[in-house]
Amino acid sequence: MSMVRFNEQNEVISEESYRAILVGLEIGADISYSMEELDGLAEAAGATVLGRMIQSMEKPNTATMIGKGKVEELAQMAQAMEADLIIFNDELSGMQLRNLEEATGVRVIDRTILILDIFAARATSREGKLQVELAQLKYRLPRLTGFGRSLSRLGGGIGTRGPGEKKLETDRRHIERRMYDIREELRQLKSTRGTQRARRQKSSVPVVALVGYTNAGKSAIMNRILAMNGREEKNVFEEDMLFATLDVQQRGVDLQNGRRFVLIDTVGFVSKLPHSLIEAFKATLEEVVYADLLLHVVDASYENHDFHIAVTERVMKELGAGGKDKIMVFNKCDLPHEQIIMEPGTENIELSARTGQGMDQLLEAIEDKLFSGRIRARLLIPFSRGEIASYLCEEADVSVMDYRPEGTYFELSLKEADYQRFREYEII
Ligand SMILES: Nc1nc2c(ncn2[C@@H]2O[C@H](COP(=O)(O)OP(=O)(O)OP(=O)(O)O)[C@@H](O)[C@H]2O)c(=O)[nH]1
Ligand SMILES: [Mg+2]
Repeated sequence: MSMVRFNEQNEVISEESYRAILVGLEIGADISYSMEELDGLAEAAGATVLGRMIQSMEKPNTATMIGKGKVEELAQMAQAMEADLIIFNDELSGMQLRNLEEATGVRVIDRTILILDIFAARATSREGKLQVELAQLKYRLPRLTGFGRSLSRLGGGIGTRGPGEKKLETDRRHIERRMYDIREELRQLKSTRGTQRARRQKSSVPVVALVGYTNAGKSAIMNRILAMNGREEKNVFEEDMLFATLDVQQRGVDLQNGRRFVLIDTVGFVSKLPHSLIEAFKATLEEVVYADLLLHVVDASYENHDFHIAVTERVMKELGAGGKDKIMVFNKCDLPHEQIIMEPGTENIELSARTGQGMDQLLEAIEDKLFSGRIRARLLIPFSRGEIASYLCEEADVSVMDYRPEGTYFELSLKEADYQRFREYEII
């Protein structure tokens, strides 16, 4: 899971170039999971973690985040271990960054820069790249006065590169200008996507979105469903690494009796996902907000998966998709795992994308949620009742729609109640 990086001369720097110490501040709640995750993030960005330091405090120190004594200890630790990077688990202000670098003599970055850096290296689509760069610039803008070596152009390294290995701007005016341009371009891309969505809504094909923590197996489940559909050639990227998927991917899936839905694969979450990044990704994640059903994928083999569930739920809420209909999908059940605590009042399914066990149940549950209690019918809606036609486009599952001289002809499946309401227009 190492990542190739380049220095100013475009020479490849090996993973060994970053020898990192992790620092966490514990205010009340246990941060061991979050530190473990920081370790994974550091590794994903190409750093080797030499040691960790945790301080329990009532509230963070304004000047240096951790206490004065701890800063000295950190400086000694960095020197003894010959570390060249210190990574804080919490977001640092510009002043804190500079003070800490001055005191330790080592580059200091935080979790946010780290995550943004991984995203920058992984983004492939135009939209993904723009969103990440926007998030990076948003992070930089309020920290310009405290500019430490972390954010400067000098030296390069984690946090100085935008998507596509391009150096990030350091000048306020340039940053503002660039942010404006990016927002404009994103707006245009968004309107194209809006049109695609409108087209899909018109055909009323329901949308199912895979959501969950990074590395839970969302893409693996999508690939398994595609394989069951004989569409392996449409496979998406799946890999044992943090943030394997950055761009929203969508694929059509056919069920029995001509029913169809669109399956969407999304970026995974981690705890303390930078707010600027969530903001930036809101546009692509809008697809999730408009989905008819969410599949919340959980890596059941991870012992603290409750923590992952809580983080995912929180981000979903923040995106405005908190109350959506969902199925809890406990994946990787081929691996040893503890007893799974099912969520009451929600459909829970245990499966393995690897072995295929439980996948049939998942498809049945999806079909049930999307189409249960629906009746198939053919309706001819007179043009004078345009509002009914639009309602059907929104609410029913339309498989055929045709403009005929007498009105709009539909072949669809609709809710029992709707069927009773519109029965007078049925043609047999
Ligand atoms: N043993 C086992 N491994 C699995 C299973 N499902 C997925 N994996 C592995 O878990 C790793 C992550 O799978 P992905 O599908 O890329 O995970 P993801 O949720 O899409 O991750 P991000 O795109 O990073 O958010 C890969 O190495 C998969 O092969 C499973 O059922 N059992
Ligand atoms: Mg994925």
